Amino acid sequence: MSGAAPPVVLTIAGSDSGGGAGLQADLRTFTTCGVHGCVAVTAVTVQNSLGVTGIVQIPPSTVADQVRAVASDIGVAAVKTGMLASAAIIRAVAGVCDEVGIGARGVVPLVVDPVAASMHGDPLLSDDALVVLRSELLPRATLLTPNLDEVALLVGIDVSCPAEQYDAARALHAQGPQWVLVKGGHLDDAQCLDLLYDGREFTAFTGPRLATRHTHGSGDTLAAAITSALARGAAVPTAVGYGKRYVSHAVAHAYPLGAGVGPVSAFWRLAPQGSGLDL
Ligand code: PXL
Repeated sequence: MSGAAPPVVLTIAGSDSGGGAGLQADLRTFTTCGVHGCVAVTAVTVQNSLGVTGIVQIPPSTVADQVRAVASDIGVAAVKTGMLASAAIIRAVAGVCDEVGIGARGVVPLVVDPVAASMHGDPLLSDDALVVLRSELLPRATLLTPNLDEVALLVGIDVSCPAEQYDAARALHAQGPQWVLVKGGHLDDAQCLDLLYDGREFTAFTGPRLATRHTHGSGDTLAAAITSALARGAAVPTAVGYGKRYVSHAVAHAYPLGAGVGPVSAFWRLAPQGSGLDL
């Protein structure tokens, strides 16, 4: 007996030993959004709820080989990038994406989450990689999903109020992505604005700011849920709305873990009872 295969997605991302963010958050999100997740690992981080204490990068050719292996046999309906660690890995990812048809220059949508640092401020991208991220990956992105720290790094705009997110979206869109989602989560307004822009129209997604300090992995989770919806055939605005609803539940159910910042939760998506697996 066999079941029907779900849509397949690929994350190109780093491992978080604490299990809260990175590829672990992506895979949990993929499963609970109804898609099969494949992984091209870019780096292994040594971290817990208090921060990152070590990083080992995967050789760029091995990152590209993982993408090639998955795309050539299994096939992918959408792809997401998270922590890319170095300029050389970004170049390898851009090259293999062109080779197998991933990204704005191909047919498979590419969501670029421009991860630069952990929420504790630990760098997850080398300094020289930023310029390569801008020149190599932004023009290939179907959707770019920066938070406000990443906006400042990418286009030098310090957004201090929701109104300034509009200029930031214009400046980011000029760097080449088809769509930009400027996430306002780092402001401290009662309402949180995430602003979507395709070079013509702005779409505002607003929601109440939720009172929890356990938000580790929230950006990864949002981008992974959006990627899942794209793989299932949604248009970008629909996929972003879906991702926003998914991550709002995940933040509302976030839990403490360790002495520091706990992760957002995917457990809210699991059937509570009656599956025959009750202990
Ligand atoms: O949340 C961004 C992120 C992505 N990938 C890895 C991370 C983090 C944040 O800590 O550790 C591996």
